[in-house]
Amino acid sequence: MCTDCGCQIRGHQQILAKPSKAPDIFLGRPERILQGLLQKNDQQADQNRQQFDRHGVLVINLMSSPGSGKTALLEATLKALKGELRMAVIEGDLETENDAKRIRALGITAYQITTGTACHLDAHMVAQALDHLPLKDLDVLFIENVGNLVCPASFDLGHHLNVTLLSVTEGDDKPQKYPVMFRAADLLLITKTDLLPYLPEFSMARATASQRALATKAKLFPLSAKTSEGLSSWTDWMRRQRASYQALLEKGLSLKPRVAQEGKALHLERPEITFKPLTL
Ligand SMILES: Nc1nc2c(ncn2[C@@H]2O[C@H](COP(=O)(O)OP(=O)(O)O)[C@@H](O)[C@H]2O)c(=O)[nH]1
Ligand SMILES: [Mg+2]
Repeated sequence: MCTDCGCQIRGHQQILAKPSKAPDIFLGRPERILQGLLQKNDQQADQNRQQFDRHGVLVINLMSSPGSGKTALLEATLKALKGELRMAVIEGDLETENDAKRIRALGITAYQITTGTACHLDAHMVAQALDHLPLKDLDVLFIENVGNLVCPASFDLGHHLNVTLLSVTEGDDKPQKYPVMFRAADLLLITKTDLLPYLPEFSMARATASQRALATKAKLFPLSAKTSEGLSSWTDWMRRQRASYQALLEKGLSLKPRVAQEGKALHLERPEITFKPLTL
């Protein structure tokens, strides 16, 4: 699944793969190593979520292909809700601080994670970012995941909700072509709708049908970060989700995101990965 896009076992993850009691995990079976990584990821994600819940911070994970408008959506959202909600952003990209700088230019705290070669964020990366964020002073934390329509959906970061973006320039059949990502979405945003007059081949009805074919009940809102048309449907959705989240917290409960189990399975089917055993 990820062998072409750079997702691989990285230095810090090799340490995470170290088993407490089962040295036979080092017998060279990459799928067992990856199984260990994903379990460690889920444990860290639960710890992250407990930290968010202690402070009552709703955490929203934005996922999409590169360039579909995640940072532009954040900029428009932060401008619209500044003064109403206390917000911060974790940015994920392979390289550069460009997106964090765009967010900071609005007076909002942003922490940039640069993943190097990894095509998705994981819970340990987010845990490190939390040391740099004032959780006790926040209502909402956005995580802009690495631009990729596949792998981010398989990693619980400790967040509560997944929002997937599809820009009109990408074509209306993407939900069916990339079902792992679109099935994980709690909300689908069709972005850059100001460009629709130039893209008669994009059909909102086909995009909706493509998503519905995945048997997901996630709502779909069209919007333009550039003109702000449709933005209020998204901000109202956020307000409703925050109210539901707070009601859950009052009952001692929380929200877990959808994590694409089939994507996890695909991560485990990578026989070509070579693993150098760690010294015990
Ligand atoms: N016309 C138009 N362009 C947009 C919109 N949102 C983002 N863009 C442009 O699309 C490009 C990529 O946007 P960006 O937010 O960086 O995408 P990201 O990689 O998903 O974070 C930039 O040139 C943006 O100006 C929109 O609503 N309308
Ligand atoms: Mg971006």
